[in-house]
Amino acid sequence: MELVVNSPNVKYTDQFIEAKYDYQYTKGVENGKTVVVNNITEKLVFRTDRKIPKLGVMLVGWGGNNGTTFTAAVLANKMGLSWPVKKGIQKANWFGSVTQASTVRISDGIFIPLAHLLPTVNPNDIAIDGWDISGMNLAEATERAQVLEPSLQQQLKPYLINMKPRAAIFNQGFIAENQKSRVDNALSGTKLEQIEQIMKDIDDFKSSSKVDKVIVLWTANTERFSSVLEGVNDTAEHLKRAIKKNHEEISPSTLFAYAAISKGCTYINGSPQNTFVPGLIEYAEQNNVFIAGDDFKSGQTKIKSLLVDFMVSAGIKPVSIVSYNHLGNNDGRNLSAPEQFRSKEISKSNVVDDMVESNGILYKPGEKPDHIVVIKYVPYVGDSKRAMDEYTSEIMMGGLNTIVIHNTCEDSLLATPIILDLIILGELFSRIQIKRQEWSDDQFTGLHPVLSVLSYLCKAPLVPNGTPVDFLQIQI
Ligand code: NAI
Ligand code: DG6
Repeated sequence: MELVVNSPNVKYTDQFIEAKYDYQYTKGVENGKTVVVNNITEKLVFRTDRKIPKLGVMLVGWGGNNGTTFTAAVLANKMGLSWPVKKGIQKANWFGSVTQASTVRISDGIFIPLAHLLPTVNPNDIAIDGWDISGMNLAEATERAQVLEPSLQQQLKPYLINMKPRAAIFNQGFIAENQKSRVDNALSGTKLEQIEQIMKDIDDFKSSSKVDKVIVLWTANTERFSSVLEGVNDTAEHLKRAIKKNHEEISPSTLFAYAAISKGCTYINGSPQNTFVPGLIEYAEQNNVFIAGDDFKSGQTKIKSLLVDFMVSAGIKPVSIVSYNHLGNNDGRNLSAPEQFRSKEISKSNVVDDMVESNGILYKPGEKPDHIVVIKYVPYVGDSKRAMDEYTSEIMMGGLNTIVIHNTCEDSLLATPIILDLIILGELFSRIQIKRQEWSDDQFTGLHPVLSVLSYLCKAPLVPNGTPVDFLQIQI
């Protein structure tokens, strides 16, 4: 399906779709008891390149639960596979993907898939490759993940068996000790040599699969936070020097991102750690390469964002939020170590801050709800994560309102469609340029390298320094 907009504000050429858009927002100034609001209109033109590239995706952590499930899902959808389940026949689909399985109202009674609003990559056409510290082929790794039905795994085996992760950058200091037994596919050499190898891998994949564009996405283990050190990773120049000096505090994820940016590839971080240290953000800005993250927002946190926003906006005061998780997959095993848990705790805990700060009637300055996040590793439940949340809120006259939610869900089947959306939207946004309406065409410019619009799909939104997440970044 193709959407054609019949409007004086939209122009189609062979190469572009150009849409004039009046971006309206307000700037308020507090003056004693008065707030003066100024209405601002930015008259913009958005230009989208209509040529959909052949897209390649390289996953860091390809052999993990998300990596294998994503690969299997792309293949199963592409081949239109189905398999028997207790209730009958299950067909491959992309439920849970906002681009593939949600619709947008165009006019009365007409709703079209979000992915059809603008030309986007068809998931069936994505080529996949990647790295993992475990060298297991994707067929065995899919079996290890225990996410997909055995009969689907059997159908995919002939394809997955030929997919083998490339050797990865590994540093035991950043992930849990309990991951040691997986490591049989790590790169040797200095950090600089490892970056150079990753860059060669990107080139090799690009030429062997004949793709026009490569996106690199981290779906590997959660790392501990790196220390941000003056003179080491605080500026792009220092980071480059620290890599050359083989500095121990530069994490594998920062090295992967550095290599991707050096090759001009968008890099997306699906885990909570601070891969994007200030020096790396500066490096992405200098090279005008997109980065986005952090940490897929898949289940508990998605509901939390909605519910707390709803309650605070309804004048109800959440005072205690207690979130338990238990899961038995390898992610849960890695998160059972304190430093890796801490990374996840931070990204899961910060999601209500903006809402709380927005309501000075309910909360005094600096006041926050008690907010606790617990994650426990329970091997038996495997990928089927249990998330239990208790929200206690103050209502009128000292009354209390307690809501309890229990969610059981295959963790990787929630995360995989989000991975797809990040890739599809990340690619689309790299084809969009903007300018002011009064400017000439040679003044079109790309979106800001910190692609904050993708943060909708992430727990800990990465935004350009000092920018609110809901503010469209116009680099003009
Ligand atoms: P997993 O543990 O099954 O897979 C991670 C893979 O990364 C493993 O195969 C491991 O061998 C590999 N790995 C570790 N360090 C590596 C490195 N330096 N280079 C290359 N590969 C490396 O975990 P899963 O369930 O696939 O999750 C992946 C990440 O996504 C985790 O950090 C998790 O916290 C994050 N995440 C997952 C969500 C979900 O719902 N499944 C949601 C939000 C984030
Ligand atoms: C424990 O919660 C494991 C985590 O990796 C989560 O499953 C993942 O971050 C998803 O979290 P959420 O809050 O989006 O459901």
